[in-house]
Amino acid sequence: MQLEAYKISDHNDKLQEAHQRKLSYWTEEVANAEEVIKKLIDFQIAIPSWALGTGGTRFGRFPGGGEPRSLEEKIEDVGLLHALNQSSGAISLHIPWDIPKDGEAIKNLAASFGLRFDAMNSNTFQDQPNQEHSYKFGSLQHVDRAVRQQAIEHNIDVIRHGVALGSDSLTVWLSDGSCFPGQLNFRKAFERTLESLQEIYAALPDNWKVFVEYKAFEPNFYSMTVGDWGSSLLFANKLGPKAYTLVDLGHHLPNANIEQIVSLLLMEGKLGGFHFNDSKYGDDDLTVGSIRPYQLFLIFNELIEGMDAKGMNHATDLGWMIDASHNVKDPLEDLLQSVEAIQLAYAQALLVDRLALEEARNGNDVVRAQEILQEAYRTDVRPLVAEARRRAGGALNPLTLFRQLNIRQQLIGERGLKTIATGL
Ligand SMILES: [Mn+2]
Repeated sequence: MQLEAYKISDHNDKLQEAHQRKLSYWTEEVANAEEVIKKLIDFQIAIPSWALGTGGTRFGRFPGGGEPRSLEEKIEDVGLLHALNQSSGAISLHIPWDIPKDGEAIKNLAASFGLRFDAMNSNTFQDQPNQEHSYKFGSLQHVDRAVRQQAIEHNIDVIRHGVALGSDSLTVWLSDGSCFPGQLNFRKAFERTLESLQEIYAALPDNWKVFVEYKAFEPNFYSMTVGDWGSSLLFANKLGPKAYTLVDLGHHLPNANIEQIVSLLLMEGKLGGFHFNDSKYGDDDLTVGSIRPYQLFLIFNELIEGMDAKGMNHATDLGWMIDASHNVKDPLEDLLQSVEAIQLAYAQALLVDRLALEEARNGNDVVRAQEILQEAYRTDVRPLVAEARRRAGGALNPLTLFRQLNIRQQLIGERGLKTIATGL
């Protein structure tokens, strides 16, 4: 389904007066409000194709109805999100869950919704039907050359699909590792993985990047071959200038200081992209900002500081993606919440008085430094985010409008109650 523009303008007209009142207050209070609004308009967050169906846990899955049945319908869903918030202008595909049969047609369909293709994701953590070799004991690290070769070829195939769609990056997340002490020679596993990644790297087009995503544990529980930012950075440095580390917020050990990791990776010029989600314990893949919004703000604070120090463009120089999946929420509502949480944290971080913060640090004024950060964090930037959406042609309140228009009911009407999206 397509969302007609008049439905958005009707919605905005009804809310305009109350919105304007709040906006006027905050544009007076916040010195750089206009700059923040402009930056928010440019800031786009990629939606992963696997987040559009109801996610499951290893204990079960409860599909919600009206889920997209094909890649075309997934693109339609991201198009709906983008029409509502004008901030979801990209889609990140997962191969082989979403193999485009006709790349040109899929690219044109996405363009008709104002979408482009962000990073492509390969998958060597599952066996596919008719696959010759199993990944049970790893893929790029495998002791058997033939298994490694199969995984390398899959990644090169994913690059090929990406080229046809106009994407310019590949994300490699490996479940490779070991479950028990003694199972794996860590050094040899690293070296085999590096050799495999080098072959994939050699197949990258000139303008492409490869993101090496790390994860502390699961599905392997004794060691992960790309288990932390240190090992990811080792791979990225050894591979070359087109290789970067990708940070997924849920892929750390509990209470890791992710903002410090971000700062150092930016310093090294090796932070490539981000997967947003939130968690209480491990890789919970909960809605962004639902558990630890202050941490998200602190991460954005370091992102802005580090990117500005290198003269990077906030909107285009890093890959911004959501990587979350849900069991109990409507996936589209969840994604609207996640995008909004990212925008709020970004806007708040843009408010930090960096000169004053540096001064407080140089004077060892710890109290003042904390006050400066929390002053920004406690500012209600919702009217600024809403204004950015309105100016870009989106809805002042996307979630309310999604419900008022009964979009899920319409999707169920079109697609049926018992549809299941491809994915986990
Ligand atoms: Mn991820």
